[in-house]
Parts: sequence; C-alpha cells; structure tokens
Amino acid sequence: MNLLEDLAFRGQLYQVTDQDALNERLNTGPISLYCGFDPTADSLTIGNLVQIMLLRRFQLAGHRPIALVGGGTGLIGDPSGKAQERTLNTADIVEQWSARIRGQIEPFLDFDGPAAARMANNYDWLGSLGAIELMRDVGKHFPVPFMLAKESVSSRLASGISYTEFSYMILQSYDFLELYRRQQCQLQVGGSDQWGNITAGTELIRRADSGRAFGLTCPLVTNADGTKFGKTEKGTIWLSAKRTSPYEFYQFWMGSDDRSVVSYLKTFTFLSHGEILDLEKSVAENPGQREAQRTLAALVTELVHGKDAAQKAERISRALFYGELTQLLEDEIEEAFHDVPTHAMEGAESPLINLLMDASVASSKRQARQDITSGAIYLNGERCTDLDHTVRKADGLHGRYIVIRRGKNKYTLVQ
Ligand code: 485
Repeated sequence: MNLLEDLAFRGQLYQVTDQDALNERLNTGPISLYCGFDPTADSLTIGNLVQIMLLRRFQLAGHRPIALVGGGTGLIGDPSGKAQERTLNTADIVEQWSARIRGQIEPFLDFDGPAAARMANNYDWLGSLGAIELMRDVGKHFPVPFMLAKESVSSRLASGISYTEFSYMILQSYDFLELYRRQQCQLQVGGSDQWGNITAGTELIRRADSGRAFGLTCPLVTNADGTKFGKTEKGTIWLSAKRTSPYEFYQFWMGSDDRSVVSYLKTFTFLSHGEILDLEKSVAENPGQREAQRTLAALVTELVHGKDAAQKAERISRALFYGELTQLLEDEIEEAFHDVPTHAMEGAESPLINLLMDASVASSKRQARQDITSGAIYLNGERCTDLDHTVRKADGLHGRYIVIRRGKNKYTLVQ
C-alpha cells in the first residue's frame, strides 16, 4: 500500500490539489514537503499533533519533511478559522514561543539520513523583506478578487478584517515559494482551515516561477458529539507537560468515546492497519474492556512524553480505578490529585464526621453521617462505614495524604 492509500485509510485526506498527479510525483522519488506552525502560544496542542504525525509519516515513507516555525507570520496573525482579529504579540514573546515550539516538534522527526528533516523559521526571510519588494514582486501575483474570494477573508468582510490579517496569505504563499526555490519543496500540508493559504501558495509558485507544487489538507479532528476536539472542561490539551500533565494527557485519551477511538488510533498512532482493525473489533465486541482507549492513551502519551511518563500515567490510572492508592509514590499522588479540592487538616487527628465537614465533602453533620453509613465514603481507597472513625495523620499515605472519595469519583485531598 502506498503512502496516499495509507493516509486515506487513516482518514487524513481532506483536500488534495491534484491527487493523481501527486501520487505520480510521490512514486517517482522523494519529495520535500512542509508544514507551518505559528507561535501563538508557548506550546502546541494535540490539534497540531495531527500534522506533526503527518510529516513523520511522509518521512517514514522516504520523503523529506520541513517543519517551519512562523517567527515572521506569528507577528501578523492568520485569519483562517478565526472569527475575530487577533491581538498582536510583541516580537520578544513571538521569538521565545518560536523556540519552544521548535523544541516540541524536533523529537518527532529524524534529522539524519537520506530523508533528513529540516527546521525553518520564516523570520529568516520575512524579517528582511522590504515593503517595496513585497508589494512589487509578490503583490503583483495576487489579484484582489482572488484574495477576497478566500474563505478566511470573505467570512470576515462583514465583521471586519485589518489589512494586516488580509495580507497574511501573501506571506504564507511567499514562504512556499521561498522553500520551493531554496529546498525544492513541492508540497505543503496543513489542516483543512489552511486550504486557502496553501492553494494561494501553489498559485504563486505557478505565476512567479511557472512551477508545479501541491497542497494537501487533513480534516480537522472533532469529537463524536461535534464539540471541539482537544478541549475539556478544564481547557485545551497541550503538548507541554507544564500545561497538561502527562497523567491528564493520558486521561484525556482514556476518556475517548467508543465512536471516536478508532479514528484517533488511525490519526495519532503508527499502529498497522491490522492492529487497528483488531482494536476496532474489540470496541465492537468488548467495549467495557476499553482496550482501544488504553492502547491509544499509552501510545500517544509515550510518543509525546516518553516511556517513563506514560508508564507512570498508566500506574496512576490503574491505582485510581481499582482504588489501590497505597501503591502510589508521593509524586504520583500529587500528580493524580493536583486538580481536586484540597484541605489542610489541623492537628494530628480528627473525627471523620468533622473532617468531612471541614474539607467540604459534606455540607452538614447529617449529610456526613448519611454518607458514611450508606458506604459512600472511602479513605485512601478503603470504604469506611464507621461513624466513630478517627482519621490520624499517621494513617496518611507517605505520612501526609488522606484521599477521601465520596461516591464514584468525587475526590478530596487532605494534607
Ligand atoms: O508558511 C507558513 C507559515 C505559517 C503557517 C503555515 C505555513 C501557519 C498557519 N498559517 C497556521 O495558522 N496554522 C495553525 C497553527 O499554527 O496553529 C494550525 C492550523 C492547523 C494545522 C496546524 O497549524 O490551523 O490546520 O495546519 C499545523
């Protein structure tokens, strides 16, 4: 099976400028291709991971990926898919974020060998591009009606768009031309929101250099219920461990819906088609076992955070699931419960009923009693139905933590 067939199996082909011609081109030998990432935050998200994986898939098939960080375009702001004008960030911030993002992409690609990857930063050429040169040599190739017809612009004509964002597509097109000239880059990939910018680039290459280049987009990943992918109640799922801990990251994938998990396996793992089809069968026949979710969570967490972090996340997850909290190390407890309500217990001991009220687990003494007698209260994973129980500091995990669980999954961490 060739690369485009593999991408089709994985649901990664949304639009291609000329699929037959691209297929032919890929069959004649290695191609250089690129994808751009704008530094609009200090970290990429799992949305960007789709294209990082795509670059890697091309590389594994023998092609040469270029990951471009938009140190220049990040100063301007892409209107694609945005309902509102962005606020501009300072040059300092954009430079810092460019370095972070570069560091996040690099581990996924191989920088040696015949299909060695390259990194690029469009500030290197956009930073010194003169206004006269841009408007005279590049602008001439952009008829205004062509620009107005792009979805990214037309959708903003009523609500408002500055000349800055209106011109963004010219810069992205210029990047493509630049990489076409410098590195014989013949293909640009991106998410479906990038189609307008990408085809503006192939058009510029044709007009300016009579050159042939291709564009390919992937569908934007969505949740089964149509909500925005990669967002949880707590926010976006980032690749940076500082923003989304490896355990939260793991839990996000673990929580995938049965209707989506197979498509996530196709998009976010390098599993073979056979392995994916086996997992699809397991979703259909044994959904309760969540084997597909567990495989997905383990593989993506390992890919982004490494083997140790993935195993740790798995251990925390299992310990919570089976209530085996005593098996967790001190830092694992902190990681597992870093976002649950906490309470600092005063003194070395406290009657359980009082503690439940002090820690706001129960709203009244009556409620506390009822929760205890009905068996809804667990201390460090053990059910406690004794109304006279006294919680002692000495019983704490690692001498300092009591994890209270009320009902199925309402946790409070007592220190
Ligand atoms: O020459 C280029 C310069 C910048 C860009 C691309 C080529 C970045 C692009 N304009 C953009 O805004 N991309 C988004 C980003 O950086 O977060 C997202 C896209 C998404 C996917 C991802 O980047 O919204 O579809 O392409 C990699």
